[in-house]
Amino acid sequence: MRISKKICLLGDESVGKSSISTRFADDQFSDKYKATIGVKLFQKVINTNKDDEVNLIVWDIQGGKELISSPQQYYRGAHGLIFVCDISNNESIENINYYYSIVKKKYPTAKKILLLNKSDLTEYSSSAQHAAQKYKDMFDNIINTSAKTGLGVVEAFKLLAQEFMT
Ligand SMILES: Nc1nc2c(ncn2[C@@H]2O[C@H](COP(=O)(O)OP(=O)(O)O)[C@@H](O)[C@H]2O)c(=O)[nH]1
Ligand SMILES: [Mg+2]
Repeated sequence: MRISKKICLLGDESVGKSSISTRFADDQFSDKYKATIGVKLFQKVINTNKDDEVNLIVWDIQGGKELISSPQQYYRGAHGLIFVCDISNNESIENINYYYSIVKKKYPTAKKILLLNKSDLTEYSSSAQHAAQKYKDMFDNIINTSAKTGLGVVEAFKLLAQEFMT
């Protein structure tokens, strides 16, 4: 069986949403920052077991609070929400509360995971631990990722795909 699921990425500008999407879909990474304008779609099929696969359609949405003044047009119909923060940027960690608050009422049944991105910056690992502790009751999974090294990225999407099968 193959099912298709819409996944949306949420989080501040520069936390690594586009890099995570690119690492996931194309297994590539760039150090250059290129702001996302509007929305970009990525797609990849994940095998959850030998008979089942999930086609993940990833909506990489421009970050920043001001842009998503009308978020419903992007998030409508989302089956999974991937929240992303940058462990070297405390404000991006605090702002997870904000992104959670704008979607939690509208999408109570959507699977929600939190990515603690830029985990290759090991000097910030205590910030990552604090964030994991702070948000542990809000998410189905919290995962340390690095779009730069690839750590945790494919695993995160696989966990999400697996959640759709349960
Ligand atoms: N060290 C490190 N840098 C990253 C990582 N992910 C993204 N970046 C860098 O952070 C900047 C912003 O990334 P981008 O994906 O455009 O963020 P977005 O605005 O959330 O889409 C870029 O310069 C990336 O190269 C990561 O895991 N580790
Ligand atoms: Mg982007």
